[in-house]
Amino acid sequence: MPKQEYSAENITILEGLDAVRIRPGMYIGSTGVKGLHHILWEIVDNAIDEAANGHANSIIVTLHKDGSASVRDNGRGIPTDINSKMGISGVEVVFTQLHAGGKFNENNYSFSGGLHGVGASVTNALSEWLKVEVYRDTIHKISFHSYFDKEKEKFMCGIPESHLIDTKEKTQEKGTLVHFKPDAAVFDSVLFNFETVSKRLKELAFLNKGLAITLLDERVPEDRQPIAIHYQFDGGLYDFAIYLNEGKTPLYKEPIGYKVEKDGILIEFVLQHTDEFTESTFSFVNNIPTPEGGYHETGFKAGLTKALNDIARTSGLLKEKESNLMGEDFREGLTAILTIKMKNVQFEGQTKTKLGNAEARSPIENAVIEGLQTLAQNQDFKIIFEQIIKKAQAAAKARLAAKQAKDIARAGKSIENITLVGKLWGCTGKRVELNELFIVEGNSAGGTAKKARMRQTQAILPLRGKPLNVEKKKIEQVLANEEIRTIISALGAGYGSAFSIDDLKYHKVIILADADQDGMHIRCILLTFFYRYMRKLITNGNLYIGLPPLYKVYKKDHIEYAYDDNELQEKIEIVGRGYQIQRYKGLGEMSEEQLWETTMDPKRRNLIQVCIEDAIGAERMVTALMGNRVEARKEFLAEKANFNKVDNFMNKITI
Ligand code: 1YM
Repeated sequence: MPKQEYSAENITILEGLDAVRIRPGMYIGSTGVKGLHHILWEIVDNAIDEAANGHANSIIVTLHKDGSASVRDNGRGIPTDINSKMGISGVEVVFTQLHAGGKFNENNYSFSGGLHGVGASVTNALSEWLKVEVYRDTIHKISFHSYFDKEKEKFMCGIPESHLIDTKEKTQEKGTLVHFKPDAAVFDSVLFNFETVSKRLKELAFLNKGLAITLLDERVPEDRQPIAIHYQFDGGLYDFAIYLNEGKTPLYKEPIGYKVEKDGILIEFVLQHTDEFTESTFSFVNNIPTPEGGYHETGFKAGLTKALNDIARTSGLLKEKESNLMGEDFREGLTAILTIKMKNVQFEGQTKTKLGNAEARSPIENAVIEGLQTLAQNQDFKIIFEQIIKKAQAAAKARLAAKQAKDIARAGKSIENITLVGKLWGCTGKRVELNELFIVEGNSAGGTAKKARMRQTQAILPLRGKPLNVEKKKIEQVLANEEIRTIISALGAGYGSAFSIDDLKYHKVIILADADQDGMHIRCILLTFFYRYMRKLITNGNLYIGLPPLYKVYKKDHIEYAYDDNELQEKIEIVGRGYQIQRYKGLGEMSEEQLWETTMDPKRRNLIQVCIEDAIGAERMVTALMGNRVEARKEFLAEKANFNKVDNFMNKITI
């Protein structure tokens, strides 16, 4: 890696900060909570870069009582010397010039993340104030603030109160401190979320082996100590894999991995198989999660399949006359982390979290082949590869056995849903983008929904019993379950790796279950099924949870519905004296008019869209909730689940 002495001289300069104030969304995505956290990540990213380049080993993030946040690293400190083009210090340039920074200089080997690496000046532009201290022999300080200039009748943002001051105060410390207060006039909310911050810092600690990251939350009552969390993983990605596999049974004790640089791309991967049947790969580009995948994941998977088939042949486990195993066989029960660092990253996809750089594919494929071949030649790893291959062979066997069941499901699809007769009440409309499928708990509620629905666009699929809990089940067991088969053929888009979102017959798939424990269980089972076998349905935004009301508050002809306990109080006040309350124990208790008004009418109903913002959280939760480890499930439910509040649960799964 070329290393070069860096000074304020080589900073490239593009434009001023007003642009950021005018269109914050263009720089930070949104002015919601995501955007708020984004301006913190900009600063954290710079500290992480400094650590990744080997100059810092500790980062402290503090959430202060007054709503401000600070980030401290023990690196070289942002350059304090004067940039000759600008005539001001490097620090001042970094915080006042858009796109200023070492990152944009070709000679400087640095990869940055964010949306995407727009820089610290964006944080400054969107803050009420921002203060920087640089510790380099002496302490250097500079402060910026935003205000309305009455004379100019103009909003001024990120304006330095003076140039960088060398206080001449001696210091033994090294590094940079950036302290800022997000501007409440910019963001919908200026409250940093502890969970969001700690989760991301933990992820960064896994991705940056050995780096000590501390999170302090000072926003606690006067008499309490600040909350302090410390993350440091000397095993890096290996620790990450072990963490992801908590609650599962690994096939071999230590994860295996490889790290290499190929064609200017830094590539590292770690993997460990468990006795589960599904696969979870987590990929990152420049420390940013890429849940939508992309060329790096394609290369990774191709490499894995090729290398493991080769190893299976040379080891004699795969005979000459036997055909190659398929990628999905090798990925059964696989937990993998792939992280790459490269320049000129192109993000694509629905949420801009898919790597679009085609040139990344083959270096990664080659790295995986090289890595696995190297490991396989080592006697210590011989047994591990044997276990991986044997598991894949078992998977292949199951796959072939499942083909039969698959054919049945396919037949169901082509012969106009023969298997569904008497079950699915289809809709008459032909425009799939308008069509909705309600998966309804229970035959009687299904019957009510059938009468209540709008026939043209709303189809009803009643579930008689509980569908199968698919976690821990082999594919052929999953397919043997009638309820599951019915869902697959009703949606018409296949399942698993063959799932094709383009064939989906309903653009809204709505789960409608009672607001009680049984209903919660059914929701969990269905979510697990969709998460494991039709994930695209979730990532594409097609899956919803319908929320039936919990109460009817009424007096004579005046009826109000309440969807939770808080709302109940409001509705009681609206109806006024003499009100009566009916608590709905299930969907089946509602008349067709009531079900229509409260739960099915697109104008009045409450739907929650299921999404996976945090795939790692989702993975761990699905394992905990639906796996066969009873203690893990009990612990999780005791900690998180509140059976009365459906949306509470969903917020958790809207991870
Ligand atoms: C709390 C946030 O910003 N640390 C930080 C930033 C920089 C450096 C060191 C640094 C980088 C380089 C050379 C280089 C930055 N410098 C610049 C720029 N922590 C935090 N620590 N010397 C120091 O990239 O070569 C931008 S960020 F542009 F001035 F070099």
